[in-house]
Amino acid sequence: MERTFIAIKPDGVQRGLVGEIIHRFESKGFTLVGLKFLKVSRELAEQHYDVHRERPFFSGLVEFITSGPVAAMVWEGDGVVASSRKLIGATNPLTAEPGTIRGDFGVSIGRNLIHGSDAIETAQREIALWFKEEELVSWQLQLTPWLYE
Ligand code: D4T
Repeated sequence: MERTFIAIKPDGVQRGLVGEIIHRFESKGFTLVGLKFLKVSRELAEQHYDVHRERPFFSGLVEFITSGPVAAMVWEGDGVVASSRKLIGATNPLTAEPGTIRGDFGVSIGRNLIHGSDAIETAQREIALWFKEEELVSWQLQLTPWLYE
């Protein structure tokens, strides 16, 4: 089953949106298989944002993600990687559609509340970076017959 990595960034935590965001993923029908609340180390932040290392906003990203606690999660479900990106909305909250997390709660690209893996391979890399295998729980959501044909 497909899995994706989702992180509620320090602004999402400070804004009191952890419950709201988890609620959206649960109500959609995805299964939570990993969850932790942590202060991100500089090393983890730099590895996570490695693809942006040469971009001008890299140091700001690292400063921000390490500035306060983050809620890190792994969600599972058919097509969960692409679907989560739709639930999250466009990178810039100002242009993100209403109904998406960023569209409903954000106004600035540097405070876009949440991260979601952008492809299946990225999700695999990010899950392995943030979670140990034993921190992920494989379980069967009893609602499955009501979610999938
Ligand atoms: P993440 O990775 O946080 O889910 O965001 P996106 O996948 O939607 O967007 P991204 O990787 O292009 O950007 C990562 C992160 O950098 C911030 N950012 C981005 C920024 O501060 N200024 C910028 O110009 C860009 C492009 C926002 C998200």
